[in-house]
Amino acid sequence: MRLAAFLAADGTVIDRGLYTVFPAPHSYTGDDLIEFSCHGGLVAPGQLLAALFAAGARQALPGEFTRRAVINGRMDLLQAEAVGDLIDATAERQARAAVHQLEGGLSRRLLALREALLEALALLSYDIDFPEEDDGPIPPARIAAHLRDVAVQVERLLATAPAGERLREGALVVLAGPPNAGKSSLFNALLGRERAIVTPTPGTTRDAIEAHTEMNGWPVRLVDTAGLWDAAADLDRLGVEMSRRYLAAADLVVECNEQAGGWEVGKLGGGVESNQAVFIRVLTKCDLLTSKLPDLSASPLATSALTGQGLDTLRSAIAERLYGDGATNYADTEPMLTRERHRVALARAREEIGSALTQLPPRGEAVLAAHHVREAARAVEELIGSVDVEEVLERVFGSFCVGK
Ligand SMILES: Nc1nc2c(ncn2[C@@H]2O[C@H](COP(=O)(O)OP(=O)(O)OP(=O)(O)O)[C@@H](O)[C@H]2O)c(=O)[nH]1
Ligand SMILES: [Mg+2]
Repeated sequence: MRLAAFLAADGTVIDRGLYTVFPAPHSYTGDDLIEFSCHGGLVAPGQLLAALFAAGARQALPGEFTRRAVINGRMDLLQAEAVGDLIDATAERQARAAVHQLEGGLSRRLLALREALLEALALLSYDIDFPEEDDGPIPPARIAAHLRDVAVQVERLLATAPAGERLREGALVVLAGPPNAGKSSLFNALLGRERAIVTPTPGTTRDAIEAHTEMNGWPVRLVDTAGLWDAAADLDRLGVEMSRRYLAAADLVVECNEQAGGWEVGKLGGGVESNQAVFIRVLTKCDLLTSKLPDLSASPLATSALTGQGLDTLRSAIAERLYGDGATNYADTEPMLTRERHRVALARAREEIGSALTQLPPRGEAVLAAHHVREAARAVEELIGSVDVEEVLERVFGSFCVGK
């Protein structure tokens, strides 16, 4: 690392700053790399870039640095994805899961799976290559037990996919209820900023408003919706339809009402049933409450956007219901599948292992069983990125931000 004057082509000084040389292969990409650190702002960095472009440099393509790192074997595809996830993380838990993957947690688990599959392949090959060997063939039962053991591990990883994908993408939490229930006020209070318009007129919110936030460190996509009622006018009706679409897609629905009682869990707004969503019932505007709520366990969670009462309890309840079982326990220490790509690849591996099991001698052909085991190993290899993966690279890096 050196301090130097950065000069334009005509010799004028642009800035004085640091440059750091990383000779290959000890750099992020594995290529020779040089980093310039200049002062911030608009002018100096702009002029420095212009000077570098004039000298023959070009801007990196989206994800190009990480892509080169993968090609040069500095990291595998899963780690490269984790770099993207770490950059995109908006909640602490998301970042922690990304770091775990970046440090190779998932890669190590999958490499072990691949090893186990190759071992099964070796046992099968022995059977194919030396059928007349004195020791006799390897008992198919032993190979079957080995393969079943691998299948159990694949299954265990696949089971982490729903929580893992939800953790990476953020859970969809929808605030819903009758007009004027205080949904937008609660939305703003939970976000900590005035994002949605609030007025005393019922029917204020007509469009769904989505914002990324976090609840106790867990990522949430919070949505404010139009009140649910029997709307006649086009504009109102469209708003209600939009609300219903969000309800159908929600992971969790916060059911808002300003009157105690009158709830029908899971039947918001006249028979809307959200897919598999969890419902939390909230009594809004509890600062206006004149008498105490009866029976605590059955009563809804009381909140006030005005005084802030109940908001922390609601945040905890949301995080707990969304991520409580499973993710809380293993997100930091156990690898999780966080993308559809992971899930699809492992589901393929599971299928191939299943086919291999049915093809084991004496019922089937060892050669065919070996073929399926090889395909299962290939699915795992593609997932890690340890085979020729040009096409996979395209998909993974297409969504990266420019540069990194
Ligand atoms: N006292 C009190 N008033 C509240 C509270 N929350 C909302 N309000 C008032 O209730 C009225 C409606 O609030 P909104 O947040 O717009 O209700 P909404 O459910 O989004 O209404 P629509 O979008 O029309 O469906 C406004 O006048 C708010 O000031 C609260 O916690 N306490
Ligand atoms: Mg509103």
